[in-house]
Amino acid sequence: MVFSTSVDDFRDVLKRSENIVVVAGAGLSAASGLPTFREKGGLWRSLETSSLATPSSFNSDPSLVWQFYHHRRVKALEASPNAAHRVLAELAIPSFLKAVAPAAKSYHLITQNVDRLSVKAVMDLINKSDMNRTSYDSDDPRLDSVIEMHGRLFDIQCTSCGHCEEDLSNPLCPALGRAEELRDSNAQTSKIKPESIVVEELPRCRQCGELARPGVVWFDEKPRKLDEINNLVQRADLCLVVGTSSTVRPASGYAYRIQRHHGTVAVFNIEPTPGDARADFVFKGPCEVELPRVLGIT
Ligand code: BJW
Ligand code: ZN
Repeated sequence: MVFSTSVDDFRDVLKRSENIVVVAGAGLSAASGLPTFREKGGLWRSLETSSLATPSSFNSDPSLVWQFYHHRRVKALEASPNAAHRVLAELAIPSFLKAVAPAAKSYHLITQNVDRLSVKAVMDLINKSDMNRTSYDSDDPRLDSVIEMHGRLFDIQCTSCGHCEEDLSNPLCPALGRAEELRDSNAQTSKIKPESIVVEELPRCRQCGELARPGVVWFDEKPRKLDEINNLVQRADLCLVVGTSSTVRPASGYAYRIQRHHGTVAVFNIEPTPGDARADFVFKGPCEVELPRVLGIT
C-alpha cells in the first residue's frame, strides 16, 4: 500500500472519526530533552538502556538499575511538555476535540512513556482553562484519557508486598544522591560502572520496609490496563502512531489491529518505521512540528 502525506485528506478522515487513539513512544518526549531508547545516544554510562529494563537486571544488580532510574527521574522532573504533548492534551478537552473531530465520541492516548509529561500537559491545560486554579483533581476524567501502559517513573513499587505509591522526591534516598554527586565530580570515569550501593540503602517500601523498585513495566512483565486498551483498540477507527519504533509488543500491534477492522492509521516519526508500508498516512518529521501542522492546532 502506498501511504498518503496529504494534510487535507487526513483532516477529512479526522472529521469523520468517532473513536480516536494515539499510540505514543519515546519520540514524543524527545523535544523535551529526554533520550529515546534505540537511537544513537540511547545509552547510559555505555550500557544499552533496554538491557537495564528487565527484571533479571534488577535482580542481579538493583544498585545499578536504581542509579539508572534515579538519573531518568531527575531528567524527567526537569523536563516540560513540548508542543506535541500540548496538542495531544488539547484533544483530551472535549471542546477542543469537537473543533477538529466533530464526530468524535472518544479520544485516548496510549503512551509507552513513563515520564508523566502527557499527564502534565493535560493538567497544565486544565489549570489554564480554569482560572485561579493552581492544582488539579487526580479524579478529573480528562486525565483518564492518558493511559500509561509501561507504568510511571515516579511510582515506587514494593518487591515483596506489592504496595505502590507515587513519590516525586529527589533523591529518593540519600545513597542515590551521594552516588550521583560522586559521578558528577568524576565525569572522566563516566563509562565505568557506578559505585555499588548496598541493598539496605536503596529505596524501601513505606509499608513493609522491603526493597522497592521503580513502578515501570520491564520486558516479560504484563503492561498496565491491558483490558481497557484492548477495548479501545477494538472499537477505534483512527490511530495516530507517534514517535515509536513500533518494536515492542504489545503496543507495536495496535495499529495493525485497528487497520484490520478498517480503521485508519497515521504515522508521525522522524525516521521510517516498520509500520509505514501498511500505514494510510505518514507524516515524516519531528512530531512537535508535524502534529500541530497536520491537526491545525497551534
Ligand atoms: C521521533 C522523534 C521526534 C525520535 N518526533 N519521532 C520475541 C519476539 C517478539 C516479542 C517478544 C519476544 N520476546 C519477548 C517479547 C515481548 C516483549 C517485546 O516486545 N520484546 C521485543 C523487544 C522483542 N514485550 C514485553 O515483554 C512486554 N510485555 C508483554 O508482552 O507481556 C505479555 C503479557 C501479557 C499478559 C500477561 C503477562 C505478560 C513488556 C514490554 C515492556 C517494555 N519496557 C520498556 C521500559 C519501560 C521502563 C523505562 O522506560 O525504562 O519500555 S523497554 C522500552 O521500549 C520502553 C519503551 O516504552 C519501549 C518502546 O520504545 P519506543 O518508545 O518505541 O522508543 P524507541 O527508542 O524504540 O523509538 C523512538 C522512536 O521515536 C524512533 O522511531 C524515532 O525515530 C522516533 N523519534 N525523535 C517523532 N522528535
Ligand atoms: Zn512492601
